[in-house]
Amino acid sequence: SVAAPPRRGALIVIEGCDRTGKTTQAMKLVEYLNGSDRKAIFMRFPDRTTPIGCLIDSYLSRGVNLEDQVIHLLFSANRWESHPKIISTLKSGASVIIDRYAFSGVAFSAAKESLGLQWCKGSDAGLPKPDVVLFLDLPLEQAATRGEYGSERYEELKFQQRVYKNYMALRDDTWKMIDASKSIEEVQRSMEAEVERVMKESKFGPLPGLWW
Ligand code: ADP
Ligand code: 2DT
Repeated sequence: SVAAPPRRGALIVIEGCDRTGKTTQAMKLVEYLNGSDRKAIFMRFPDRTTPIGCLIDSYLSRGVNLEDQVIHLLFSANRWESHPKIISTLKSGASVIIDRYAFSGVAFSAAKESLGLQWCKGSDAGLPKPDVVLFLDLPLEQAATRGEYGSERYEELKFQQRVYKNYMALRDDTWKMIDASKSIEEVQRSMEAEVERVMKESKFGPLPGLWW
């Protein structure tokens, strides 16, 4: 007889403005799940290791200038090129923890005068919709105390305020606001509690498409 296919993994996205602790917490969540016998992998966007990612890296560090529409579509393409890996990992039964996703794509691009929220959503529509979005919420002034803004594009308070507003417009019932002003350990515990809840409650049926 043939063994039943494993229950699919969970798609967990971590979002938030700069320096809210996303990378720190994403890594810890992967360790936590793997440490309790539930396989999970870490991914991040932008993935700067691909040819498209190299171009994005160069744009962010001001090496090249690109039209607002062009860089938006490259960020989307950078997610679509990982689409097969996300799907195959979830189908194998492992969970995928992602540091930034399409919500960053829309929140940052739509913070520019030239691009609207609806237009920005178009190129990511149909990507797998996360089972949960953990939003690390922290006053921007407090995030600024975790290091000075550098020279990368978008690292500026006024811009970040518009990004935050856009994030809030994208929320739905899969979003969980996490108080990111707490200690690393406290934030970690609230993230783990949310993930345990999602893993217990979710039916893990077929993955719906984002914004469809
Ligand atoms: P992000 O990925 O959101 O930019 P990081 O995880 O890289 O954020 O963290 C940014 C900085 O803030 C790092 O120096 C990190 O050690 C520190 N940091 C992360 N979480 C906390 C926390 N809960 N309290 C204080 N400092 C933190
Ligand atoms: P990191 O500092 O996390 O590497 O992000 N960004 C990110 C976008 O403008 N669009 C996107 O689709 C994504 C994923 C956020 C680098 C910067 O790139 C921005 C900060």
